[in-house]
Amino acid sequence: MSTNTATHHDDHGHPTGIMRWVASTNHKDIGTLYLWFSFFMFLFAGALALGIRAELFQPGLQFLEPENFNRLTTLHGLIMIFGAIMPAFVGFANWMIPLMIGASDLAFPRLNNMSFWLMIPAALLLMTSIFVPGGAIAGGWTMYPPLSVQNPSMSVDMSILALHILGVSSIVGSINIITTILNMRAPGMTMMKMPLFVWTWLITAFLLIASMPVLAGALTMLLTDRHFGTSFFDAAGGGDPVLWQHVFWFFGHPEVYIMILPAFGLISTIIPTFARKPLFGYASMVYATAAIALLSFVVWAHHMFTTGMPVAGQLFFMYSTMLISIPTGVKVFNWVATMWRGSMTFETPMLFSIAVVFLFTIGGFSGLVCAILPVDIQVQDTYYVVAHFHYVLFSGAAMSIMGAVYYWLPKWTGFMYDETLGKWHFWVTTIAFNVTFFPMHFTGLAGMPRRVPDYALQFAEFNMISSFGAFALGISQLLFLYIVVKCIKGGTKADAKPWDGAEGLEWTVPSPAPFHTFEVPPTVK
Ligand code: CU1
Repeated sequence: MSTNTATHHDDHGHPTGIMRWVASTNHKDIGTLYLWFSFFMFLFAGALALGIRAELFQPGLQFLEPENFNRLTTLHGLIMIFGAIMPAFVGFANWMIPLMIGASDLAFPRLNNMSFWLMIPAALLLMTSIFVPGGAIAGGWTMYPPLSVQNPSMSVDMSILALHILGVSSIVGSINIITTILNMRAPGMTMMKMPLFVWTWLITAFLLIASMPVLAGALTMLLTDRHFGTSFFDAAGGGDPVLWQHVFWFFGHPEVYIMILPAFGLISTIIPTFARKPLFGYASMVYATAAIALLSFVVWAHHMFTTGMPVAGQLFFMYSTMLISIPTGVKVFNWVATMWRGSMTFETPMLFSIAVVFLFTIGGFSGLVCAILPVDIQVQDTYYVVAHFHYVLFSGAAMSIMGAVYYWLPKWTGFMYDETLGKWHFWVTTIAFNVTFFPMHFTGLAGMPRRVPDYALQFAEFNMISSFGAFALGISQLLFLYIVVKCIKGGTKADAKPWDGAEGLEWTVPSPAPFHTFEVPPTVK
């Protein structure tokens, strides 16, 4: 490519060099930016988690002041959610949605550029907030008052501004994705023929548009409480700290599904490929996704069972939460049915996807346990909850992201990744993840509270196991980085259909009856 360095444009008027990325309006380049950004945030927030696990390796205070320990938990949560998981899904949306529906790009390419670059100042605000006097909020990512109202540190305002900016980025990105999906599908691509990843993102984008403004409202009320004399959340002025919890979780629970529905879409794409069968129950997958999204708006107070709600309210939120397990169960059933009697192979993306089905289901079940009112009153704010949401968010969201990266790396780079190393990455990640988080079910049920840097002696063994697992988990992600970089640099050329030709077998296309289906019993060889 000949370049005109004076204007940083090539012969076609496309920006080159650094400007290719800064001024990009190309969905693939912006998708790549999103994915790299997400990966570095993942490593950063993961490093914070290792600080937490190092402190918890033994009882007693090792090297972190209690306040600083809790600052780590706050930033670990905020950065993993808003910096790592959500941007990764937007990265996949950028790369794959136009390709999947036959569009040339997203509907608003410049808006797409803005969505990405808004995240950089927001990430810098979050990451540097720990260094300003007073440090980040020491109350967790949920920023509950009274702590968040009374903490005079500028870092709280930095976090509020960062989340406002990230909200704008998400809303703008969602508008872009919805517009693209509704208007730019190739002829013949009806809604019910769209790949399931597209469906899950369409529904996720609506969730984002509905829930992000609620977070913005809550944050603005917090800001005016802090600086402009209002008392929404300040009991001293007649406000109510619990109001924050209502408004925050009205955003926060749909946010949970924002982080898991695209993951469902990813593994619904990967499993049929390696089972060599169309996705089982496509229409029920679409309806289940929509049902989960709708229900996600009527369950928020299951985070607040111990705030003194009327029993009628507690029961409503308990039962509505339990209802979500029905559409979720439909999905798990469909994934298993897709694999049933398939001609399965177990390349790295498939390994990750199967692990997601199994481990996410554990997280789903422990979620059901937490939804049971009398149980939740016992396990509220214990490590049981920490175990639960890491099974959902790490082995659900993060591992589906890893699987999808392996799945599409050949398409993105033109080269095959190192399958042996990929499998190593999978096994170390999966084992280390379970070593880290499974014991937390036990420490939680035994009563160990979260967000406390010290603990009673009886929790020592399980905490030591968790810390060993966490460091193995952290180090194994450097292997992931190495595999991805190695693949980008070259290697075996990838076919147009890298998965043994199987990728052509997409459930959007009427395909010849596969060897194994429910309709055609397998012939005995
Ligand atoms: Cu929730």
